[in-house]
Amino acid sequence: MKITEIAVFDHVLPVKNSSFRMPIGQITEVPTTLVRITADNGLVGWGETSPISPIYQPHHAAGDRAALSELAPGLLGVDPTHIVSLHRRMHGLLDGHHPAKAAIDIAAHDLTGKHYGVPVSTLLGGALTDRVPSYYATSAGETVDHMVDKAEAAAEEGYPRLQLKVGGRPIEEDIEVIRKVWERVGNRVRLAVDGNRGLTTRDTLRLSRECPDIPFVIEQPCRTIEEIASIRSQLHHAVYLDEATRDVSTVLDAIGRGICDGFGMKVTRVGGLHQMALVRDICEIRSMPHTSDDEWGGDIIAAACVHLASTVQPRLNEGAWIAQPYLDGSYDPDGGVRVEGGHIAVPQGPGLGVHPDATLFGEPSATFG
Ligand code: 0XW
Ligand code: MG
Repeated sequence: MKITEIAVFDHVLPVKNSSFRMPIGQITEVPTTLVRITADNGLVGWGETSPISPIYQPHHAAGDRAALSELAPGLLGVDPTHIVSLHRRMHGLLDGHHPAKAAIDIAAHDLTGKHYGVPVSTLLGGALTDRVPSYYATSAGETVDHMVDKAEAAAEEGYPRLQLKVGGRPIEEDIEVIRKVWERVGNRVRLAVDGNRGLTTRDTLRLSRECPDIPFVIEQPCRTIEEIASIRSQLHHAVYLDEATRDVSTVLDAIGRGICDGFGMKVTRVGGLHQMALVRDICEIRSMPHTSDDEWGGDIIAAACVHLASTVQPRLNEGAWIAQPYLDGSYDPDGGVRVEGGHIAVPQGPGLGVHPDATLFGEPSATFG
């Protein structure tokens, strides 16, 4: 099979009720970039990459699209089923730019699954379940009582894990939210407290010291691995890295240095499903729980995360977060990938198992081949 065309679509995902806030600010809409790869046998594969904000991680929509324009011409004629060769080819065309490469990778997995008539989860080693756990992430900056009510509602809905956003306000309020959520939901759910790099080491230490009785995980509290490493031995709580792990090498290094106990992972940050499966296997060797998320995105990214999550060893599976609860509509007329009861059904059928209605995206912003 050979790639004969790569089409790039620019799209915008409005956030329902502008209802997602992180320490970096209020998220009201998110640009996403979709990639459609067509092969010489007529099969089509879809990929996607979607930066939640230009200041969340070092990539943004225009940069992703420019990177895809740099990559696409050099990928025509390549066999998309040869995933390792495809990544080597991309690295020979452009250094870095993992989110853009991930969109190609996801489309290649979709195509390969369709070619062999198997779901992407099979290409990734085989699904262990047809329904993966998700987790509920509170929105930063909400009132204490509102966050606590939302957390309790999520536990009632069936989410097995809650992620409480902290940072961007007095640490006393964050500590109050954590304590009230613990009092309300207790051991019914697993708790993570996510700073999204927004906390100082001082406030991270205070958060941990003032809640020694609450078994939450602290996720990426400070901006850098070095800051977290400097206080790691003084914390009462397990530490997960997220935004700082920008590639597989950093994951390896963090585990080797004993800096963390697990990860909040994003498929497109590390370069795609091929690299994320490697992270999964490294985490399994060292018993490191991890999530299978992405920053934002529609059904294509969601399907990629859920297929990967279905292959994770259950004891290490911290779930797949998808943006669907914050979005109106779906790319797929049949409904797409959805959270129900705090869990997500793995899309069935060859490839990603989602069938985007391309008319939603308008005309391609760029076509190669
Ligand atoms: C909750 N997420 C997976 C979605 C947003 O991109 C933030 C992220 C996280 O946990 O950091
Ligand atoms: Mg996180």
